[in-house]
Amino acid sequence: MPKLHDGRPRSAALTIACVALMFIAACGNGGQQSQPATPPPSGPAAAVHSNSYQGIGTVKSLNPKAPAIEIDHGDIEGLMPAMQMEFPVTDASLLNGIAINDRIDFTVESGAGEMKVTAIKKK
Ligand SMILES: [Cu+2]
Repeated sequence: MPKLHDGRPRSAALTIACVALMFIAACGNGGQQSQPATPPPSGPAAAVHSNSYQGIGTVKSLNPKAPAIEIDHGDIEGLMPAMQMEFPVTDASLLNGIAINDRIDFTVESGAGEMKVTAIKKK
């Protein structure tokens, strides 16, 4: 059921604006290009900035021990074309309630040379 046009448009809009601002604030600080030239530290701690992408796909396998999930996913705009692949997940609990062949919406965070699924929602 679409939620955009029913219920509480005012508070929903405020919530979305708030979340968007938080994302911009969180993301913007790391990625500012107009900052004075502070030499970035090298090593794994350097690339704290990460980008978040939304994907849709079908679950192909679950590996709670890794933890990881294999997804046959569609195009993830700005990240990769459609393919079947395994993603590490931030926490095995994300796999709770998810079964093979489920259609899912998922969030991928990409940064510091690695990708991780940070959220999974069954469709
Ligand atoms: Cu992929």
